[in-house]
Amino acid sequence: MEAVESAVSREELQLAARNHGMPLEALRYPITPAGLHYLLIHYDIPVVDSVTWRLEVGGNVRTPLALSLDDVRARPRVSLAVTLECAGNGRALLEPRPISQPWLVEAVGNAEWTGTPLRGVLEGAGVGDRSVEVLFTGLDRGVEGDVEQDFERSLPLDEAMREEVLLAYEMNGQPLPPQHGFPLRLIVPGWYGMTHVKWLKRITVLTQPFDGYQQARSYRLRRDEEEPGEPVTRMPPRSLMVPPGIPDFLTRKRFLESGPCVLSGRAWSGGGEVVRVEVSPDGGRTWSDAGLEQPLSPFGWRGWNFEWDAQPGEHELSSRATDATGASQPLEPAWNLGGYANNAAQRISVVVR
Ligand SMILES: Nc1nc2c(c(=O)[nH]1)N[C@H]1C(S)=C(S)[C@@H](COP(=O)(O)O)O[C@H]1N2
Ligand SMILES: [Mo]
Repeated sequence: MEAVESAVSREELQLAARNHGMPLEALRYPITPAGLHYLLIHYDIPVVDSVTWRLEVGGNVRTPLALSLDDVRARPRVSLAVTLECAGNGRALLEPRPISQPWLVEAVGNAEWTGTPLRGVLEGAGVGDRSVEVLFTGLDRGVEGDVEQDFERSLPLDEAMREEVLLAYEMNGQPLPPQHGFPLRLIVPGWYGMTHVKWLKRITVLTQPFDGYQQARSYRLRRDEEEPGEPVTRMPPRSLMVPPGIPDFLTRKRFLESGPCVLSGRAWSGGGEVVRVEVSPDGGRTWSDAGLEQPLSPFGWRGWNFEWDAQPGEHELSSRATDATGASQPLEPAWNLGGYANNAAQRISVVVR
């Protein structure tokens, strides 16, 4: 990947128009309506005939399977609210800017996903001795970094066996929309978006770690191409604020009436429960605790709110979340070549009138 100082290019704009973010006012919904959920599609959305479609389960298993959608739907059914966030969220705020999908902070959503636990399917196939990872392959194909490939990513076996990992066929109580992975996708609560492979066609149990493009070259935290880098895995803590007041059309700067108001938002972390959210009304100089709502699930975002006495003038509002491990949000981003995992605290300019 390349990084530049210049304005966003036509190619980045093309990606941004295909892969939309969640309009931030949709933070008001505890469960994100499907059409407002962010979208990230590396190649093209495949058209799938769910009658002939099969999920193949193979590799180092005792009994390879070919499951129809009805077979998957007949298995134990679980629904879970899960916050999904793209690993590139915050990329376009980095300087220099890594060239890829130019997200600001809006690559997030919190849908209710329904499916069957992956674990039961793997146990049904019988995971063989010396297995180390499970590979998930989508039906979409493209070229990236000069490599022609199916979109595919692996998970360590112990992570794949966690009870909350789902093969999901519904989003918010409806069959998956085409853009979100119809007929079946992986949901790995707590992990960044690239792990949640859409349009699943094959699950392969591996005795060697997967070293394909999306694992070994992409989604690594590194400062130059020569470094192997650490893999991108779970989401660090992040919080976002419902944009207060009303926006200016072009700049999205906010206008507010003076007097007491309630600032609110959502916070999440893949590392553990969000235990604290703080709000700063003055560009990060002073911080005060926000009130926390109960999360809808251990893997869904948590609502927060904060009473603010808005005084006339210009202000910069921020929020930051801390999770049960003590991890929190930095005020300045840490740069890396792919522009991943930038969870720096959001800054919102407001004018109080
Ligand atoms: N098969 C496939 N799965 C995929 C992708 C993809 O391009 N192809 N994109 C991944 C990335 S990078 C993200 S952030 C999430 C986005 O999921 P959503 O579009 O349902 O929000 O899907 C992941 N799963
Ligand atoms: Mo992503």
